[in-house]
Parts: sequence; C-alpha cells; structure tokens
Amino acid sequence: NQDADRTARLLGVPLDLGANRRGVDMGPSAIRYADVAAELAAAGVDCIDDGDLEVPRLETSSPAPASGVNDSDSNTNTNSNSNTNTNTNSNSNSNSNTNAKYLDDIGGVTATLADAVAATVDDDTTPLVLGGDHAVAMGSMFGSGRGTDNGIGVIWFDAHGDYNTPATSPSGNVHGMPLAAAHGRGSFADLDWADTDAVSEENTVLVGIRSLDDEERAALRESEATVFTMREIDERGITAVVEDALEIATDGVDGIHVSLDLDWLDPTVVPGVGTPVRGGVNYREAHAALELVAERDREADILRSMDVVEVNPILDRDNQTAEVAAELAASAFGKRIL
Ligand code: 6HN
Ligand code: MN
Ligand code: MN
Ligand code: MN
Repeated sequence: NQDADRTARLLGVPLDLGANRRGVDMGPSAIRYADVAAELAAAGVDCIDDGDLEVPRLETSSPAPASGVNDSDSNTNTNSNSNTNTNTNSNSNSNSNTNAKYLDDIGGVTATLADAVAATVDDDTTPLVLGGDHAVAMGSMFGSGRGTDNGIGVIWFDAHGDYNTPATSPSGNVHGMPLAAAHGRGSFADLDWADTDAVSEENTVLVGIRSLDDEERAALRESEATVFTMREIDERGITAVVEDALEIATDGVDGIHVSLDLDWLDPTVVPGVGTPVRGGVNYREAHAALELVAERDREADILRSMDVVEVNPILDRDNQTAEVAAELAASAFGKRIL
C-alpha cells in the first residue's frame, strides 16, 4: 500500500436507457463484485460506497420526450411525424428530441448524479461513477465542473466520439451524445439540466477513437476539442499521446474529468461491452494511460472525477470486463507497482 491523501466515493448509476443493449444496468454491481474497493485500497485510496442512484426502469419509461425543445440543427433523423404534431406549445419543431430516446428520464438521472458529484468534489473527495451506459457521464461532468471559474478539462477514452446530437444521431441512443451535450451542442443548449458551462471545449481531448458517424465527425472537426485516433496511438505510442492529452486537458482549467468507456479497449480484452469495435488499445496500453493520469495527479492534483462506463455483464465472460474496469480505475487513482 502507498500512503494516500485521497478518498474515493463510489456512485453507482445502473442506467441503460441511453444504450440499446439491455444489461449495462448491471455494470455497477459487476464492478463492485470485481472488488473495486479492494483495488482502490491497494492503490492506497480510502473508499466510501454510496450505493446506487435510483434509475427509472426501461419497462416503465417512455422513449418519447414529454416536452421537446427546438433544435436548430439541420435535422435528417427526426421522426417524420412532426407535421401531425398537435403542437400544444409554441415550438413549431417540438419533436426534434424524439430522436433522443428516454432523454427526459436520462436528464432526471444525470441531474441527480450531477448534484451528488458536485457535493463529493466540494467535500474534497473524488467521485468514481460506476455506469451504466455512457449517458451517465453528463451527470459526472456537469457536477464536476459546477461552480468552477474556468471549467474543467475532459479526457474521453472511447472507441466512439459520443458527439452526436438528437438531430444527428443515427440510433437515437443518448450514450452516443454525452460529449456533445457537455459542449452545449444542438438542442442540448436549451435543456435546463444540461450545464453547458461545466466543461471547457478546448480542454476536451478524445483518445483512441476509431468509430465516428459522418455528421458526428464533421461536428468534431469544427469543434475546439482535440481528437487522437487509434492511428496516432499506432504511430506515436500510447504514452506520447496521453502526455499530450494531459497537457491539453489540464491547461488553464480547474482540474479534469476522466471518462473511461470500456469499449476503448480491444474487444478481445473486454468482451462485455454493448458496442464493440475492433482495433482498440490492449490491456497494458490502457494501464499505461491511466497510470500517466495518476502520475500527473501526484504532481499537480488534476483529477477531480472519473467514470467507468459501458460494462455489460450479460455480454461479458467471467466478469473480466468489470475486473478490467476496477483495475483501470485503481491505476488512475494511483496504484503503483514499485
Ligand atoms: N458509446 N455513434 C453510435 C451512436 O449510436 O451514436 C455509437 C455510440 C456508442 C456510444 O459506446 O458510449
Ligand atoms: Mn464507446
Ligand atoms: Mn462512449
Ligand atoms: Mn485533490
């Protein structure tokens, strides 16, 4: 054990409304079963487990929003029934969020999570949010950045960009949208639960990306975010890329949020994810990346919050994806070999 000055607070969010695969709601349970608390203890981190947030069940939720907001983006994907809308509110385009399934319920959960994350950070404790699908990261980021003067940076370890909006999403699944929401893009700018000041766009870095939708790619290109694809990792190696990511993410902000989608790794290492994409980082590269986060944190106290998401026990084998999630969280929180 190393001496630690850090306390982690586990916040489980068994949300699957943002993904189209059922099973990711069991992620928090599987990560606890993989003994994340013991992994953190081995990193010298005290661990408080706050249990799980209450999350609406898919069976009793409605995918359509109770109240849409206007989306000014060019919109090729919304339902074709917008003309038959009885239009009880003043928006002529009030159906534009119908292409974001369960967005109202997800907004409720992320607002609650944001409060819990903000309170945890205020308490000088580091939230470790256990997903759940990647939509939970909205709550992590909005809460972590709340009340900061300069916003926070974000490092987004993922196969995907998660930069769709309700107007551009080909699937309607909100787990493909959280980073766009953090930047206040599209109709997210009008949703009262989306805190568009929490995250600094220019301090946002995506690492290991290998799957983008066409409109999502265009939006990322014109954004101020930095994208390091797998190609950069092939050419320059994981440590050089993550050093750059840390430099960019931490510059002039009040700390960073680290968001780890397990599908960042190669599916041969982590079979238990709902949207696998071949060609991800291997086990050792993943650890090197998160160890670099911890190293920078020891120097400059940069890590405000983290989430580990998209663990799907139904698709997993012998809980190995949950185990990798727990181990990687420990690396980010400072576990050392020597
Ligand atoms: N994730 N780009 C696809 C979509 O449906 O928007 C996939 C998103 C995957 C999201 O893995 O967190
Ligand atoms: Mn992903
Ligand atoms: Mn993701
Ligand atoms: Mn600290």
